[in-house]
Amino acid sequence: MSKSKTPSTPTNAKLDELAQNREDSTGQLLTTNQGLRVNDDQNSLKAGERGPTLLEDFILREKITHFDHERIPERVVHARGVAAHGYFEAYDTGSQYSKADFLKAGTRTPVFTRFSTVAGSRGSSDLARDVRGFAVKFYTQQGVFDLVGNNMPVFFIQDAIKFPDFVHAVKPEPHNEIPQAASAHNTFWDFVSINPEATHMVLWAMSDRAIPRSLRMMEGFGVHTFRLIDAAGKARFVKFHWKPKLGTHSVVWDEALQISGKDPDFHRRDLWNAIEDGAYPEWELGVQIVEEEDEMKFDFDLLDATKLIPEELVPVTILGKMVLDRNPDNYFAETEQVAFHLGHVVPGIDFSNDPLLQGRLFSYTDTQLKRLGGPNFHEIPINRSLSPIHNGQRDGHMRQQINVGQTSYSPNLVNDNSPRQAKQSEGGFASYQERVDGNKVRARSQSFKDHYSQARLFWNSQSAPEKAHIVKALRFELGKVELESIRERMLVQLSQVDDSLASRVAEGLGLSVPSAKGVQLNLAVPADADPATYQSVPVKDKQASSPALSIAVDSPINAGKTSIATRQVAILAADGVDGAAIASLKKALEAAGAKAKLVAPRLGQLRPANGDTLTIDFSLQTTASVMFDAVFVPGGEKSVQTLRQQPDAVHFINEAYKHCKPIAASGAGVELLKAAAYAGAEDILTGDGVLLSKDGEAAPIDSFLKAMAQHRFWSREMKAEPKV
Ligand code: HDE
Repeated sequence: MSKSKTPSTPTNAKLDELAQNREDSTGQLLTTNQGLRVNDDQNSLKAGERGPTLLEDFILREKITHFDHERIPERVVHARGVAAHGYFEAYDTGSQYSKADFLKAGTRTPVFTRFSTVAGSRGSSDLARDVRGFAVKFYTQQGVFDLVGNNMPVFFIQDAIKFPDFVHAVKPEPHNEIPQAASAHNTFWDFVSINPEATHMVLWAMSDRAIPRSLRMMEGFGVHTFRLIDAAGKARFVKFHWKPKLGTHSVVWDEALQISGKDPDFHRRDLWNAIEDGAYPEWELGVQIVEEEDEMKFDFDLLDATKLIPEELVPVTILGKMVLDRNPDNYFAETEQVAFHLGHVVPGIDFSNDPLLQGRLFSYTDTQLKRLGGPNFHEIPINRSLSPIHNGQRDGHMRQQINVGQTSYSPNLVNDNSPRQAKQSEGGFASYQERVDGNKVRARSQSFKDHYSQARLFWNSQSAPEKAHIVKALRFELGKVELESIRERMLVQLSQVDDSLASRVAEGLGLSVPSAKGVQLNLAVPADADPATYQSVPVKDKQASSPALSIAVDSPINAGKTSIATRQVAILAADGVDGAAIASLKKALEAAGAKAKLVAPRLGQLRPANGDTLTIDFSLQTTASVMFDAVFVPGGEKSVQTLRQQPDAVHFINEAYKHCKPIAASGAGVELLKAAAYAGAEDILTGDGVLLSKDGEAAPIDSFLKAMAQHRFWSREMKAEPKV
């Protein structure tokens, strides 16, 4: 049940403005939509107690009609999402690059941020292997600015005209609507196997980034190149980045699959709980800045959304921070009805000619017209601008505004030419006057045709465990593909990136990598086209790897981010457990902002050996190791004996070890670990990230907390990997 908002709940100008639309029925009498008090809401109006219902029953009709019309179409992509309110605070860096008011030092702007998966339906699992949407609505004093990005910096296609094809390929197949929220099927891999521009993004989608540990622990990217315009009118190209304060972390695939069953709302719940607990998620917004005169200095095209600018070439300049500090009051009214659009910009921000961006500029308003039912969606409270709206647009379904006066056209003399155009000095938006001239063509620039160099850069930049995860993901996905021809063609694509990548995937598929000779790798061109017009142009790698692309714990992204705040620790216990060990662990975790949860064979009260009683948070039936970041087994002979008899408790440890999580045990707790050793994990007691203390010694709390800051101990799973 949602907690009622206390007066101390953070607020901001947008939340205050939303107050006029909030309704709270607490203590009120039941009414119809016309405000008529209802005397009987349990029985319809009938001709006699056992007779037919009367058409006259306007109360029944109103209630049922409203119910019949409750659903609106889900988003065609990014249907499953979750959102939160918060604010953006500008540092003193932005004004020199952009005249946008919200980037002036110290300015606080209310935001509403929606995270999403892409392919699944509204009711699908949070832990699907997928790109995550990262869309931020800034309610600035100059109008709404939407930064509609993803958690990966590149995209599958280069031109918007291919988007419907791409989405049709990844969505469930049309004949049987299978599979839900998964790319592991024929049509997705068919599409990418003949569209080499997808290769770079495919590697991102197969990487750990596609299964985040938490929405609070992922980066965000604007993907396209945008422009910032400074006060003097000078433009610079930029790429937007969101950097999470808690670092960037993922789960493992086997874990993701299980979370999808045990708690499909895992990310949604995690975000909600963190905000309710006051552990407000935070990101810094930054930009990579490229002077206009440097546009052509890269070995890729800045307008090509399948390319990123390595951070080693152009570092990220931080402009401010975003804090999410309040959950929505109502999912439908806010999270479902929020309407993002790339074309919602403010003076100081402008576009580039990226053909993917240009197509998006059309799509977002168009889709809201269908989804939200008409042109007045900007009047829905969550979409309403905080700066006033004055124009000649009128009427349409569900118009809320009551425009007064005789004129709804411009210019006019009847109303003194109001509303009049704003000068730039008054904040009027004027598009950046980029010089453009060219022939009208349907074409792809030659500078877009290198499809493999950055895929290789990404692959080369991954740590050995991250590479192993990519290989396993490809084996899983291609293993689900039924047509061998698709698998083989994908192997050829992968061999263009890296031979060892292709051969490792091939081994898992029981295939060998076919020769690329004579294989037309790009079918999105006419069969008789000259290969020079579609083949990937190899670029001599200028940069072998980009450390910024790895999310290993020692990568630059995670450097210095050793906080374990909000991490969840399971304490496995039964009656007779060592209560003192639990107390000291709980104290240490609380001090570090982490959460300890007591997991026992049953619910109710636990009776530790020292005579205390403790409330059990979960029984072994209501939770699982995949819900936690780490596990602790305190001593206490009786407790450990009970747990050893419970297959679920043994499995809990077994699985936590397999998922490379920190595990600690004190006293007799070590016996449960021994019972959990499985083939390949016989050395569980000496594995990295396993912390033990003997009988009579204090629990290994400090080292356990340090191990949690390491996130996972991949060396355990790497033992089974071939040395490459
Ligand atoms: Fe979107 N995208 N997209 N997209 N997109 C939508 O708009 C579209 C693309 C992104 O939380 C839709 O309101 C086209 C890239 C996010 O409400 C739709 C193309 C990126 C969200 C649409 C792209 C995104 C959407 C569906 C290729 C990362 C969720 C519902 C040219 C930079 C926003 C809606 C939310 C949603 C179109 C590609 C991000 C249909 C045509 C690249 C985060 O308008």
